[in-house]
Amino acid sequence: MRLIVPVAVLLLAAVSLAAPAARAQSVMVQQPWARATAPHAVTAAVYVTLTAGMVDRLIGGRTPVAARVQVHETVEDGGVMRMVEAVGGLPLSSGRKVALAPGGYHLMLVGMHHQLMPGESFPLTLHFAYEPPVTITVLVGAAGASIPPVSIMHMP
Ligand SMILES: [Cu+2]
Repeated sequence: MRLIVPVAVLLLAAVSLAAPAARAQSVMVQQPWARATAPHAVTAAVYVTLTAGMVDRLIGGRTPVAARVQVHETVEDGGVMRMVEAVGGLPLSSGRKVALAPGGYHLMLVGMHHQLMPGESFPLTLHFAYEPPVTITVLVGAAGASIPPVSIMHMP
């Protein structure tokens, strides 16, 4: 039993040394936006560009404007494009930009609590498999828009 204790202490020391380095490589988040929704719409899509500092996965999120946040991908099914929940989340690799955009991966807000109006913004916390959660501000663009709205926050 005496041999086990020093090994456990060494393992704890290794974990505490590794922690600051992992935190320094946080996910970079660019241009989060959502499409405006119709009155009484139950879902909304959020798009964002992510650059992870290490191999990770975007697995979901949380927002006050909806009951749930899911990671969706768009797939072709018998010539019809439809979206499905991405099993295991969206893979992220170190230093590579991954764009969630119309026609591809997106965050699906399910069970909307209210309509999203163009020009408004709302908080969204992104959940990753390894990185700590990141809270971002999502700007709402026009309904059916295919590019992000221009944000005064991004102007010089
Ligand atoms: Cu979706």
